[in-house]
Amino acid sequence: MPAYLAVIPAYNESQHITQVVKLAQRYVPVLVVDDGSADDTARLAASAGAQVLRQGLNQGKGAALRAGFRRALDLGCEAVIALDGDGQHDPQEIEKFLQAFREQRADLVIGQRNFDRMPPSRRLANTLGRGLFSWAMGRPIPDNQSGYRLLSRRFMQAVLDSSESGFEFEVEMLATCLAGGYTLAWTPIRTIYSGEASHIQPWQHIVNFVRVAWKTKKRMRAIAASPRRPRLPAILRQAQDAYRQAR
Ligand SMILES: Nc1nc2c(ncn2[C@@H]2O[C@H](COP(=O)(O)OP(=O)(O)OP(=O)(O)O)[C@@H](O)[C@H]2O)c(=O)[nH]1
Ligand SMILES: [Mg+2]
Repeated sequence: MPAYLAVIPAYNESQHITQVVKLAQRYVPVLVVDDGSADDTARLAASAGAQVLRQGLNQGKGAALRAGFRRALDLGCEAVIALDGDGQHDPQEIEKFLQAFREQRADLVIGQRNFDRMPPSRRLANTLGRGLFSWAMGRPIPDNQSGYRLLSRRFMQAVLDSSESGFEFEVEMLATCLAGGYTLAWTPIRTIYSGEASHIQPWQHIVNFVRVAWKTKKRMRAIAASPRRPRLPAILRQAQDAYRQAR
C-alpha cells in the first residue's frame, strides 16, 4: 500500500509520457489516467512502469483527476501528487511537495509558476485569470491554473463530488480548500514551455473560467455572510483530523 502516488492525467501524450513516468517513478509509484487517447499513451505509460487507468471516451482533465484520486483512496494513499503528462512539470520537484505536506500539514500544495517565463499568450491568459480569480476569492491567489499539486487524503475526498470535468476542476479546488477550512500551501516550481501543443480550447476555457469564478464569488460571499463557527483549539482540531483519517 503506497503512502504517496503520482497521478498523471494524459490525453494524447505519447511524445512525453515515457520520460515523465520514468522520472516520477524515482520518487513515488505512478498512476497514469489515459483519458480516451487516440495515440499510444496508455501502452507507453505501462511499459515505462506506470499503473494505467483507461477511460474509453475523453472525459476531460478534471474527470480524469477524480478517477485517479478514487484509485488512490482505494489504495489507502495518504496523499497524491498530480502532475501533467506533457513534460511541463519537472518530476524532480516531487520532493518539494512532500516536504510542504509533511512540514506544514498542508491539504493542498500548489506549484507556483513564474508567469514571466511563459510565452506571451499563456502569460496573458494566466495573468488575467489570476486577477479575476483573486477578485472572486477575495484574496490574492498567485497561480490558480497550475496542474502540479499535492492533495491530502481528506482533501481528495472533499473534491470528489465536484461536477467540473474540465480544466476548471483545478480552479474550483482552491475555493473548496479555503471555503472548507483546509490548509493551503505554495511551493515555487520551474516554468517549462518548449512548444508543447495545448489541449485548451481558448473560447470554451474562457467561458468556463468566468462561470467558475462567478460561482466562487457567490460561494465566498455566502461564507462571509454566515455566522462564524467557533474555532476549536489546535489540539482538538488535530485529534478530530486524526479521527477522521482513521475512519
Ligand atoms: N485526462 C485528460 N487529460 C487532459 C485532457 N486535456 C488535457 N489533459 C492533460 O492535462 C495536462 C495539461 O494539459 P494542457 O493542454 O497542456 O494544459 P495546460 O498545461 O494547462 O496548458 P498550457 O499552458 O497551454 O500547456 C496534460 O497532461 C494533458 O495530457 C483531457 O481532456 N483529459
Ligand atoms: Mg501543458
